[in-house]
Amino acid sequence: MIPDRIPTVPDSKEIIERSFKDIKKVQNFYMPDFIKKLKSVSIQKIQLMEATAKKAIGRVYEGFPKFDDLDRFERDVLFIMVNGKEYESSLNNLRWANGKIVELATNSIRGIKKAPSMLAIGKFRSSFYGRFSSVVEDLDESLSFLRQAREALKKVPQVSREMRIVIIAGFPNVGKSSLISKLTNLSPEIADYPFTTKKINVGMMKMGTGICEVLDVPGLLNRKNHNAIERVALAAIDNIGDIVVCMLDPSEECGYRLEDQEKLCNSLKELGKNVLVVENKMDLERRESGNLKISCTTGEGIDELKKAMEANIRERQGKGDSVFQRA
Ligand SMILES: Nc1nc2c(ncn2[C@@H]2O[C@H](COP(=O)(O)OP(=O)(O)OP(=O)(O)O)[C@@H](O)[C@H]2O)c(=O)[nH]1
Ligand SMILES: [Mg+2]
Repeated sequence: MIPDRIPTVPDSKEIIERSFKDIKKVQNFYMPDFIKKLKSVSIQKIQLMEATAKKAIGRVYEGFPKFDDLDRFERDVLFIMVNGKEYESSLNNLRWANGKIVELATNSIRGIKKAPSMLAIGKFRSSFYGRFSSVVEDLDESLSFLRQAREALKKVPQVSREMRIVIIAGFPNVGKSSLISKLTNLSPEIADYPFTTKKINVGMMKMGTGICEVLDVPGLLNRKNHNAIERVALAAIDNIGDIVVCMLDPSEECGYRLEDQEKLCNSLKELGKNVLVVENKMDLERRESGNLKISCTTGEGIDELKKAMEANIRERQGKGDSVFQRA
């Protein structure tokens, strides 16, 4: 699962500045032996910088979901938006940097403890500062990539896997968002032009005594090379839908030929999906066919559609199983 809160990502300059600012906290106490005092102050400074940077980098590393934390749907959607390999390698770079900072700090502290003079102590300390800064600076690309990934992660729809999921799919402009607004508490944008919906809308629908999740996905065209928005819709259909309501607009007011719309429904069936074909806009066009007919404008047929969905889900359940909850 994707965590509710993903940490903000600082840039390397911020991490470096924060770490150097923290060393000012080291108290300048009195000690008769100056070398001993210098060693103690230097070690404390290095330890503070190590802790500050480790905390800042670790917070980002821990806060971002790893590959195995994501289910197939989340992974597909995220990796449509950002490069999967770069995601993994950016997180690995953070982990590596934290290990490297610990190693640098340990070696420098060991050197300082054995250093015979002020000059030697100063050398160990400034060499730590330099190498520390360059390890953190090298993270800049990974951090900036993760900043983008954070935005993408926020766009992955939060879909509960506890409930049955109905996906409303179909060509652009056929009335998918109009239907979800009839079935659920959602009021997505509805407009008389294609590709109005650019992300997955998730609503809850009461069905008999239970609740289902309904997803209104971006419009799909029946073509091989889908764009990123269509691929998000396909990722949902592929991974999480219990029923796919494939909506047709026989009036062709949507701007697409019925023949092409039907091909999309057939290709979803061929993929082995549980497809329920529904004809919308029956107020404009009624034709003879075995499909369910509805009008999102007049509300005709919506109750029958709900019953058909419930029957479809029930049919697929084993006897005694809960219809709406997943086992
Ligand atoms: N006459 C009529 N118009 C409808 C009906 N259902 C939807 N519309 C209209 O069809 C247009 C498209 O509706 P949307 O619900 O935005 O369609 P969509 O499938 O979500 O479109 P995209 O998000 O672009 O894929 C809007 O102008 C709606 O008002 C219907 O049953 N009858
Ligand atoms: Mg829409």
